[in-house]
Amino acid sequence: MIGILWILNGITSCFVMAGDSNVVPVSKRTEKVSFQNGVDHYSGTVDTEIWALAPTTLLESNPNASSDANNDGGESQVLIRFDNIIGSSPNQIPKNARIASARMHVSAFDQGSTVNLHRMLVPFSKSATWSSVIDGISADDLEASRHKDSFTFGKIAANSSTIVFDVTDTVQAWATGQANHGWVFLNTGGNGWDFYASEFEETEQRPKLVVEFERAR
Ligand SMILES: [Ca+2]
Ligand SMILES: [Ca+2]
Ligand SMILES: [Ca+2]
Repeated sequence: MIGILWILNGITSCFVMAGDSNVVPVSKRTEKVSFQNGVDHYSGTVDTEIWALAPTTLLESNPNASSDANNDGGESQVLIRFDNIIGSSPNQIPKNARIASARMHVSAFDQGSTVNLHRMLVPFSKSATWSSVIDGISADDLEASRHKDSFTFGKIAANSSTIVFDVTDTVQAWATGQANHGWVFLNTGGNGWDFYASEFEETEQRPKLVVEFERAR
């Protein structure tokens, strides 16, 4: 009996060869994909700030976005979605995959109050504004889930601006057929928390979704 272990392109597999013909997997294959605008031809991130004080202004092309419960007197919220993540292409999550982990990474540059990340339950467009979604987004189980997927205290570490959100449960729901409407960042306080959007010139600081999964059998 011979054990073989190899690592290739993020895929870790371990097989034991029984005799000289049958190859028996002894651990499931975990594969990894990531989605970040400008990397590996991906361009599916849609992110925009909506602001109560500029209720019809399109902020989608801004290189940064702020969530702030009191941004100069009106709330700012941030909507984000990664389109085309489920499918049969090599760099997509296959339908019905078991999601081992899903993490959204954003690069924050301004500290703020605690910010909660909620799953969106209704679609939003690139041209969403505070008015178009009717007075912003409410986490009311109608527009966005009451339950929060994840949160940040809004602080930025001295050695890294990257903030990581665990979104495993939501990406699992999408892999098994629920509609992907993205997320909304809702700040709980009046100290704005800002990060670089998908238009930011430095690719590596754009929002990134990293997913590890096992294919359905
Ligand atoms: Ca944007
Ligand atoms: Ca609303
Ligand atoms: Ca701030």
